[in-house]
Amino acid sequence: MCQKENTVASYKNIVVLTGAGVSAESGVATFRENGGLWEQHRVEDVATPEAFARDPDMVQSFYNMRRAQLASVGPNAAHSALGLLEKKFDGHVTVVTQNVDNLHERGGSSTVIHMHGELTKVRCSYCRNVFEWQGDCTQASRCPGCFNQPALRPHIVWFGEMPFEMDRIESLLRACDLFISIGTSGSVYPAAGFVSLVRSIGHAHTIEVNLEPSDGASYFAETRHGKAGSLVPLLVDELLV
Ligand code: BV8
Repeated sequence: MCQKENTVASYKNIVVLTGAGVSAESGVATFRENGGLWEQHRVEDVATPEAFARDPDMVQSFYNMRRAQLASVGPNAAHSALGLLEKKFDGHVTVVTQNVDNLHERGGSSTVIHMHGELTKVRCSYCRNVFEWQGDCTQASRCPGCFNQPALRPHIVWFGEMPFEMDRIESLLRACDLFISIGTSGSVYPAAGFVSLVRSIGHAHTIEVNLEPSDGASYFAETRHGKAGSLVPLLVDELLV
C-alpha cells in the first residue's frame, strides 16, 4: 500500500464508502451495468418522489421485489472483511453505504450509515415515523403508528431528496485519515463528491477499490481494480497487520 505520509500503524479513523459493487458478488444487481436495475427500470419511473406520486404501486413493487430478494442473498467476503476490520482495528471504522440492503450488518459491521435509506424500513407520510418492514408494502398497508392508510413509503432516498445523516458523514470525512471507496461508479452525488472533500482537507490517504476505474478514480491516491470479494479481504489484512 502506498502510504505517502501515513503508515498503516498511524491510521486511527477509517471511513469506507460503499456502493452496489460491494454487494454484486452476493447476487444483488448493481444499477448501471449490463442487466443492472436501471436497465430494467427508468430512474424517473421508480426512484423519484414524482414517480411515487404518479404510480405508487409500481414504485412499491420495485422495492418489494428487492426487499424480497434479501432473503435469498447473503454477505460476501467483502462484507465479512469489513466486519472483521471494525472488530479488530485499533481505531474507528465507519461504513457509509449508498446501498439499501442489509448485507454490511449481516457481514458483521455495526457502525453503518445508510445514506440512501434501507429496504427493510418504511416511513409514514403522516406521522413521519420509520418502521422495520419485512414483507410487501402496498397502498393498502396501514401505518402501525397512526393507523392511516395509504400512508407508507419505502424509507429510501430518491433523486432530488436529501440523503440521510449528511452532517455526521461530513464530520467523519473531515476527521478521517483513511478513506476507502468500494464498488461505486462515482456517478451519484453527494456520495461521488466525498473523495474531493477528503482530498481538500489534505491529511487522509484515499483508496478506490472497484471492478474498473470509477468516474472519480483520478481523485484517489491509490486505486485497486478487481472484485471486491477478492481485494477487500487483502486490504483488510494489510490494515490489521
Ligand atoms: C441530492 C435510491 C440534494 C435507492 C439512489 C449534477 C451534479 C451534482 C448532483 C446532481 C446533478 N444532477 C442531479 C444531481 C443530484 C442527484 C445526482 O447525483 N444525480 C446523478 C445521476 C447526476 N443526486 C440526488 O438527487 C441525491 N440528492 O443531491 O439532494 C438536495 C439538496 C437540497 C434539498 C434536497 C436535495 C440523492 C441521490 C440518491 C438517489 N437514490 N437510489 C435505491 O433505489 O437503491 S441512487 C443509486 O445510485 C443507489 O443508491 C446507488 O447506491 C447509487 C450509486 O450507484 P452505485 O452504488 O455506484 O452503483 P452503480 O451500479 O452505479 O456502480 C456499481 C459499481 O460497482 C460499478 O463501478 C462497477 O464497476 C462496480 N462493481 C461491480 N461489481 C463489482 C464492482 N466493484 C467491485 N467488485 C465487484 N464485484
